[in-house]
Amino acid sequence: MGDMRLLTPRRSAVLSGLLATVAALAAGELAAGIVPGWTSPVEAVGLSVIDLVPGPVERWAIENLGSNDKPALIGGTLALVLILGGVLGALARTRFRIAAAGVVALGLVGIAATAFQTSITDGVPSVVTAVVGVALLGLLVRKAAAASTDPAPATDDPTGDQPSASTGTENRSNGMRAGAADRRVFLGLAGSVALASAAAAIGGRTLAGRQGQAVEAARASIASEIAGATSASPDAVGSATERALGQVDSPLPPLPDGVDFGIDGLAPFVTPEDEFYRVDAALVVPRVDPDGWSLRIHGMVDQELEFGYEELLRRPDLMEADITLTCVSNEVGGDLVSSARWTGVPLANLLEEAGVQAGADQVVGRSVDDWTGGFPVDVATDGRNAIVALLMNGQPLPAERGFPARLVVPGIYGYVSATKWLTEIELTTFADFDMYWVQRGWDERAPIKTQSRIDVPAPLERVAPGEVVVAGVAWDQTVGIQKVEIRVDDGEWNEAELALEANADTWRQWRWAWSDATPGSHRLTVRATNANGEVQTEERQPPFPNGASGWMTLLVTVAEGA
Ligand SMILES: Nc1nc2c(c(=O)[nH]1)N[C@H]1C(S)=C(S)[C@@H](COP(=O)(O)O)O[C@H]1N2
Ligand SMILES: [Mo]
Repeated sequence: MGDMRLLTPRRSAVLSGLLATVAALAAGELAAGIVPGWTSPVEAVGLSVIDLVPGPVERWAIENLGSNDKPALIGGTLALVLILGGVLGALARTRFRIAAAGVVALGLVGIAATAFQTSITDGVPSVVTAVVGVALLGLLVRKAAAASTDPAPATDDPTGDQPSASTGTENRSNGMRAGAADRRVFLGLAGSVALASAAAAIGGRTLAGRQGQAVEAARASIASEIAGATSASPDAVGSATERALGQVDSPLPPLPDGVDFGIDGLAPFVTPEDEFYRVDAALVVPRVDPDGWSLRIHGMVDQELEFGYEELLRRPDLMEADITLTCVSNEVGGDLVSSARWTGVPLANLLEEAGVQAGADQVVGRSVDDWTGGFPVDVATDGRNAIVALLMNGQPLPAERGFPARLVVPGIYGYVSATKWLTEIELTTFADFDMYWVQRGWDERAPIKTQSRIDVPAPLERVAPGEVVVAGVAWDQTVGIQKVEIRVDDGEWNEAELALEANADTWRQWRWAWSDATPGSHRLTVRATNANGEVQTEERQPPFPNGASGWMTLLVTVAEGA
């Protein structure tokens, strides 16, 4: 860094702008960490971007970036702000007031975004960001100007930068010494700002994490209550939740082995948590303390009801259900489909207690972050296992799954039904209310389509000739799967062996022994038939606006020595 030519006036001004921006954002994070509720400008802007981008763009991001869509969004927002910071730094050298106004404008964007997301009073961190930004920009740019007095003749400067007005020619004679001291001051200041920023950002994130830790502790104590009760009566039959809480009204026996062939590469019947697909519009996973949480049932009901977490967890009608969730964005052959055992309260019971008024035709679930999903009242009351779920696979819902409570409704896609971080159930009409994704053009009613998938072999896999195991899953929640068929190239359809059916709300594994695989490239195609005898449609549809359809096909290479 001894080379003074690296520190041209423009470069040091840009560096000043970048550092002031980093420090301003870090100060915002620190402020956001101090008072729960105060919102970091980065988070507020990111959330607003999610809300403001057109539906198709949001859908593209969800489908193509998968669970990376949030880091990508935050990274993109930060990169954009840093570029602006550098530009404002360069501008500040000659037009400080305009640059300062630019920083203030960025702060205002943060405040506006916060007001848009929560309330303007949570925008204090954006104010802190703007104030720190302007102050540091002023300080750094001044020191930078002093430091970058170029002692060499201007013609030596390949960038053609001119020293700023404050560094007159009379400085040139002793510029060497004065410049070196000023450079040390500037670089020392820059280093300190960088260090302080890192400390503020880390401190802010750690403080903000406190809320998450309190919630994790609450979750862990429920989990250990379950574990304690389970080990107290290890011989008890029935499910973990029944043993734990002792009051599940309709506990399920453990799943029979026969539901899972245990084939390598085939999706296990119960999806491990880290493989369970995740789709939500939440930028930061909401951390909801079950203590202050409640579920309110209101709208077109005879009697508004409100339940606390413990109240729901201790209800005598707690039930269990194995249900496979599916996302409407799942492409043919995609993996936005996963299965779990859910424990919770039958939604129909809660609605009956509240008394659904005549005319109400939509049940809307609303989350702590205002996301909404809605489905027909008939779906909630037709006898299917629609539940307000508290546990997933015998454990309190993980934070990403909607702790403390979520809705799980078999047979309809997640975007209309599976509200995570549930806090309200509102009875209304389809005419009066459009849920989150309906506002973005997706269909109002979204029954899951009959689908089947080949998991083994993988697309383009090389397999040895002779007998090849072909296996996968098929689903048509609430109806069930009665037959799965495989075709090699344009040959006959071959009926696959089906695993045991857990119930009609879950996917079903299948396998088929391809006994005479001959060398060469072959196309495998799968199709399922549901329990009503309806064959999965061959007609290709993209996910938008109501779920993909069509048969999954893949190519495999059969070759000696594969
Ligand atoms: N609060 C909230 N709940 C939500 C969503 C969301 O964005 N916010 N996404 C829904 C969608 S589109 C799907 S497919 C399921 C996915 O649930 P999972 O992430 O547990 O797999 O959650 C649903 N519940
Ligand atoms: Mo979804």
